[in-house]
Formats: sequence, C-alpha cells, structure tokens
Amino acid sequence: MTAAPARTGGPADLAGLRRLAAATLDANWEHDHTVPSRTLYPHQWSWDSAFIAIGLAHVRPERAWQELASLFRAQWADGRVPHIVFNPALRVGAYFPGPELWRSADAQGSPAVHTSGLVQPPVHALAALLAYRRAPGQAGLAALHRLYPALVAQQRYLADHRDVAGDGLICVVHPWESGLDNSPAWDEPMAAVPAEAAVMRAYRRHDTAHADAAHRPTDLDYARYLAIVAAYRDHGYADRALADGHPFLVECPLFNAAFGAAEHALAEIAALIGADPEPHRVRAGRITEALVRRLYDPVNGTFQPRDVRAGRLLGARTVLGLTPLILPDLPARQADALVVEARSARFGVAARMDRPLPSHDRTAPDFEPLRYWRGPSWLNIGWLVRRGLLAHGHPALAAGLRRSMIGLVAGAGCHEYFHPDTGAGLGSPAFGWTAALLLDLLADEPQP
Ligand code: 2M8
Repeated sequence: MTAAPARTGGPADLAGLRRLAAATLDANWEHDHTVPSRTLYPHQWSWDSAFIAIGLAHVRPERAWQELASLFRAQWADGRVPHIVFNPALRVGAYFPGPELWRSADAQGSPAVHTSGLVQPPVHALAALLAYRRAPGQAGLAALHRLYPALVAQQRYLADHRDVAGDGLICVVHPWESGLDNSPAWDEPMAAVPAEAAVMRAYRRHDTAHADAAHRPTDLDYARYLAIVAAYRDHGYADRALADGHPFLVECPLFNAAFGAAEHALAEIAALIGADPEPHRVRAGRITEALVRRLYDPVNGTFQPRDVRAGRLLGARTVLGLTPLILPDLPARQADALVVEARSARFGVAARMDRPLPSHDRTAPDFEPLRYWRGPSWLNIGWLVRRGLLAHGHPALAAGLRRSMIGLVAGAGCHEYFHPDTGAGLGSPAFGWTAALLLDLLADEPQP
C-alpha cells in the first residue's frame, strides 16, 4: 500500500494535549480503577492498570496507588495477578468472554471477586517504581511498602509455576497473556490448536459490536482462544500439568523482558523500603542471561518467541523482538543488534521518523495496517522501546520515537492504536494507557 504522509508535525499545544490526557483518565476512572475503554474494555485489565498508574502519578498520584492496590486485591493465593478483574456492577454481556466463561470462583485460591485465570506481562513493579519517582513522599513510600510483598509474590508465581521448560524463562499459556493477542508471532502455534469457527455461533462477541470486525481477530481466532481457555480452566487453572498437553506454550520476549525488568525495579523498591535488593539483582541477571541464551536469534539479530511444544524459535519478526532493550543489563552485542533491527525498514525508528513504529515488520507479506497487533502502532510498545533506547545510549532515536508518539495523539486523539502509515486513530477512542503514557512522555522532556 502507498504510504500516506505521516503526521509528524507534533502538537501545537502541549498544555492542551496534557488536558486531553488527564480528562481521558478522569472519564475512565471507575471507583478504584481505570477502565481501558468505556466501550470495548469496561473492566480492569492488568497491564493496562500498570501503564495507567504511571500516567496517573503525573496528575492524580493518590489514584495511581489506588489503581495498583485494586488490581492486587484480586491477586490469587498462588500469587498470580489476573489479566482481567471483572466489575460486578456491570451487566452480563458487557464484555466477552465474561465471568461466566472463566468461572474463577470454582478454582482453588481465587479471590472473592470474579477474574480471568490468565496473567499479562508483569510491568507492575516498574510502574510502581516510576509512580513513586514521579510522586515521591510519605504516601508513596507507604504504598511501596504495601505493594512490595504482592509484587514479589507475582514474580514468585511466574518463576515457580510458569517456567514450563525449566530454562529460567516464563511460558505464556494463551496469546492473551502476551498482551499482543493477535500478533503474527502466534500464528504458527495457534494453527496447531484444534477449533472450528462455527463454535462462535453459540456466543455473542462483544468486540465486533464496538470495533470494525475487519480490524479484530477472526471467529476462528476466537474459537481457538476459547479452546485454550477451556483447556486451562478445566484443569482448575493449575499449572502442574501444563507440560503434558496444554495446547499453547510459548516463551515470549516481551513477557520475559518485563519479568526481568520487574526484578530490576524490585531491587530499587527494596532499597527504598529497607529490604534487601541483592536477591532481585541476582534474579534479574539470570533472567537476562536466559533470554539471550534461549530467545536471541543471531542470524536475524533479534529476539524471537520460542514455541515450547514444538521446541523451536518462531519465525515472525514482530516488534516483540525489540522489547528486551528495556533490560539495562542486556549485553552490548544484543542491544546493538536490536538498534539495527529497530532502525531497519521493518520498524523505521529514526531521529526523525516519517511513520509510526509498527507492531509488525512492515515489509512482511502478512503485515496488516488495520488489524490489531498485526501492524498498527501502539503507545505502550513505543514507550517501552523508547525506554530501552535511552537505557542503551541512543537519545536521538529515543527523541525521534517520542516525537512520533506525541504526534500521533496530537493528530488523532487518545486512540487505542494508530494506522502505521497515516497515523489515523483506530480501535477504541479515549483509551486509558494511550492517555497515561502520553502524560509520561510529555513530562519526560529530554535535555538538549
Ligand atoms: C486487548 O486484549 C483483550 C483481551 O485481554 C481483548 O482483545 O479483548 C489487548 O490489546 C491487551 O493487551 C489489552 O490489555 C486489553 C485491554 O486494553 O485489550
């Protein structure tokens, strides 16, 4: 497709953008948490809440702590932090799949409130640390004290229950756990999940009532999503038997990079509250080492997910591969390779970007500019990659990415995602993490 002129002009009125972002977060606030979107995602989502807390710390710090506290109130006895916490006040059918499909109450160790049984990338310790840095003080320190044991339990759940291959990395057991649900990264393992699109006739999808069906996963994708949920749920969401036949087992570079970044953040939180940072530093080092050993592909010079069932790296070259840059201890060899990958025609990161960072290799034949996670640009991913570029000494590229992201919102508003050529707003309008991370980007003016 021909590239339309990108919106790179940037905001004329930064204060106006800040007001828009703050108003979006206010409008999505729901008694003790922020919904990602009033229409598409009306409950609480795990990694959304982490990103949102980072933004709230700029405008309403007390809400940043409430946001994380309400999510962790739904933590399971085994330490898992569920990817959705359902709001009991909403009508049945407000989101699909709803509590009646997850049936969390039947599982051992689930909380009083209904939740899903899956997890999402553990970006919460990083969020807590950044929220504290943005709004330091006694209330923040007290919140860190309260959160620390829960954040440690979240990491322990992953390390003890989800290292299915025994190689020090965490397995996601459903594409929804990756956060990049419909990424081409999952096409191969998803194709091996037995399911038929016709099963969807028994359900009413909620997403396609609020977003263009051509932008969303297909019915066959959803049939597979439900089959994987059913397999996990029917084992009571217990992880013991995962290796014996669970239909989807993948080590994801982003999930594991977040897992490592969480230990780095916990080391800093521990130091702030008078706990011992050293065990966190040791674990962080081991995670980075395992990531490099197991997921780095020296031929392509990027990180690839590993299909644990098939015993091989997956081939699709998506933006997931760039995200280990967030690890400060990523060796220079891999960091340099990722910068080459980021600057390539596949992703186009530059000091002056002519198009936004896409979620998938824009030169790949299966790149889809409109379908979610298969091409469009997302602020949370750009935000992570920008942090990584800063951590590894590339301030000019980081500044280019920052300008590009601010330009997206200036041109189209706080959309869920953006067209990777034109920058047009796609998905849900008034989206939580877009607003939150915009606030963070606006405040983080790089030094000249
Ligand atoms: C999307 O995922 C949900 C399922 O969890 C969905 O498609 O219904 C993803 O973009 C995910 O990363 C995000 O957390 C969630 C809510 O914003 O929406």
